[in-house]
Amino acid sequence: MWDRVQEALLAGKREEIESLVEDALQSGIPAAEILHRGLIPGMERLGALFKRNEIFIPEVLVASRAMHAGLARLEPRLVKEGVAPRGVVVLGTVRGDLHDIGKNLVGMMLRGAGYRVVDLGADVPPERFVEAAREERADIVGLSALLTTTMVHMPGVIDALRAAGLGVPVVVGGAPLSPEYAQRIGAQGYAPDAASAVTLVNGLL
Ligand code: B12
Repeated sequence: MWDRVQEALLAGKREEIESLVEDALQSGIPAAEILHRGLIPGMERLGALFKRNEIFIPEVLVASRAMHAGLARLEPRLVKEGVAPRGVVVLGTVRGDLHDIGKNLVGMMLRGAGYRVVDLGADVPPERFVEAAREERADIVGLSALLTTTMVHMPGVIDALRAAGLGVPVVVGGAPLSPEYAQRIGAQGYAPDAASAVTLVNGLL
C-alpha cells in the first residue's frame, strides 16, 4: 500500500495519488498515517533521486504537483473543524525560494492544532511579511527556506519586522537550517518538521 503511494508520487501520477489517498481515508486509515507512511517517505525518496542526478527538475515538479494534490485531499481530515483560533500565524517561504511543500505542511498541521494560518505563499519579500504581521496581528511569523542561497534572506525579514516596531516571535524551518542558525539570526525558534513546528508554536504562545 505505502509502496504504491510512493511509486505513484515518484511517477507524478496525480490522479492515482488522489484515488489512493481517498481509498485509504475511506478504509479508515488516519490522515496522519497516510502522510507519514506514504507521502512524506515518497518525497524523501524523490529528494534522494534528485540529489544523485537520477531525476531532474521536470520530474520533481510533476511529483510535487501530485504531492500537492494528495495533501489537498488530506487537509480537511488533518484540520479540526470549528475550533476557535488559538492564535494567528503568518507563514511564508522567503524571497527567491519557490519551495512550498514543507511550508504548506506546517500550515496544515498548525491549522489542525487550532491556529489561524495566513499563508503568504512562496518567494515572499520582507515587506510583505511586515505588512501581513501588522494587518493580521500575528502572534507568530513563520519563515521557510529550502536553499542555502535563500536562507540568508531570513535575517532581513527579522530586521524588517523589528524596524517596523513589531516584536512578534519568529520561527524558522527548512531542510538547510539548524537550531544554531536560527539562534544566530535572532529567531525565537526552529523546528525540523511540521509536528515539531506545532509544539514549538504552542510553547511560544
Ligand atoms: C520538490 C523540490 C523542488 C521543487 C519545488 C516544488 C514546490 N512547489 O515546493 C522544484 C522543482 C520547483 C525545485 C526547484 C529547485 N530546487 Co529543489 N528540491 C525539491 C526537493 C526534492 C524536495 C523538497 C520538499 O518538498 N521536501 C518535502 C518537505 C515535506 O520537506 P521540507 O521542505 O524540508 O519541510 C519540512 C521541514 O523542513 C520543516 N519546515 C519547512 N518549512 C518550515 C517553516 C517553519 C516555520 C518551520 C517551523 C518548519 C518548516 O517542516 C516541513 C514539514 O515536515 C529537495 C530535496 C530535499 N531533500 O529537500 C530539493 C532541493 C531543496 N532543491 C534544491 C535545488 C538546488 C533547487 C533549484 C536551485 C534547482 C535548479 N538548479 O534550478 C531550484 C530552485 C528554485 C527556487 N528558486 O526555489 C537543493 C537545495 C540545495 C541547497 N542546499 O541549497 C535540494 C536540497 C536538492 C539537492 N539535494 O540538490 N525543487
